[in-house]
Amino acid sequence: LKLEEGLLQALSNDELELHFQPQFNIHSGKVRGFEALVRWQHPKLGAVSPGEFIPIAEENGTILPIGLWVLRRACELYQEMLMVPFPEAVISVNISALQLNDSYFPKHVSQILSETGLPPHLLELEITESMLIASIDAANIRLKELTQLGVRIALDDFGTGYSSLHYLNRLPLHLVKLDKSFIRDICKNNEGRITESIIRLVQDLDIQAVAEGVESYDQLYLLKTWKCDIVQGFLLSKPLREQEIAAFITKQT
Ligand code: G
Ligand code: G
Ligand code: MN
Ligand code: NA
Repeated sequence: LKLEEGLLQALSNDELELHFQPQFNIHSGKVRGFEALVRWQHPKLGAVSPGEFIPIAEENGTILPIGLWVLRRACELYQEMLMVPFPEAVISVNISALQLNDSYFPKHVSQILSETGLPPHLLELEITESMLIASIDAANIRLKELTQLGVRIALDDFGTGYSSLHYLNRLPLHLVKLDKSFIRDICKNNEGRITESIIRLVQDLDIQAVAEGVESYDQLYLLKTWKCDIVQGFLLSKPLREQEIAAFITKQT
């Protein structure tokens, strides 16, 4: 209950912060984008993980204003990158079911894009299959509105749900993010063969494959061999605080 009350004030008290985890093109080794990850610095409890407070925010509806704040803040990063200056990098933002269900959401996205100057094709929205279960048709209407803006859609946490494959050719997807659990054990024989097959399957559908949670060079090597497109994980970079990004970009160029 305490956490819930605090959440109502987190925005107005400026307690939320975004971290950005770099994603890399596996073949060129270059940065291809950043995933925005929200952090809450609670005045009494200290850092509260999004795994803990996002579900509460979804329950009490505060995810709508929080989600818009995240989206705007993430898109604003583009202006900072132009100052460095840094070539095109995608900004990836996690969205919740409540946001996707909101009929105003595409309008908000369009408004934030024009206010921040972020070219639409550089915004990627991450959805999960758990948010599609209620109605894939309703979700598809919204996703179509979003893709018509030029925004790209990523299916996050792929493989953790019950019917992952079912969604692959029924949604307007540009990317699939293979869940960490599919990367962890790829160096073991059978696990690896499944992951390799998923990468190929996804790419056969003209969808880019992203590997999440890459923590070792052995994993990176295999993913490269399998021609996975994009990698993200602690091996390459942890999520960065906003103040660290300029230095990170300078080091990359
Ligand atoms: O960063 P971390 O691993 O603690 O994130 C935990 C979970 O919170 C992940 O599933 C991530 O997708 C989710 N998450 C992080 N930032 C956001 C956000 O801005 N919006 C939503 N809806 N989920 C987020
Ligand atoms: O559900 P989602 O994929 O959005 O969650 C992303 C979360 O995964 C982030 O909170 C991030 O901190 C975490 N993460 C990023 N890289 C790694 C990694 O290499 N290993 C592990 N265990 N977690 C990671
Ligand atoms: Mn994500
Ligand atoms: Na994920």
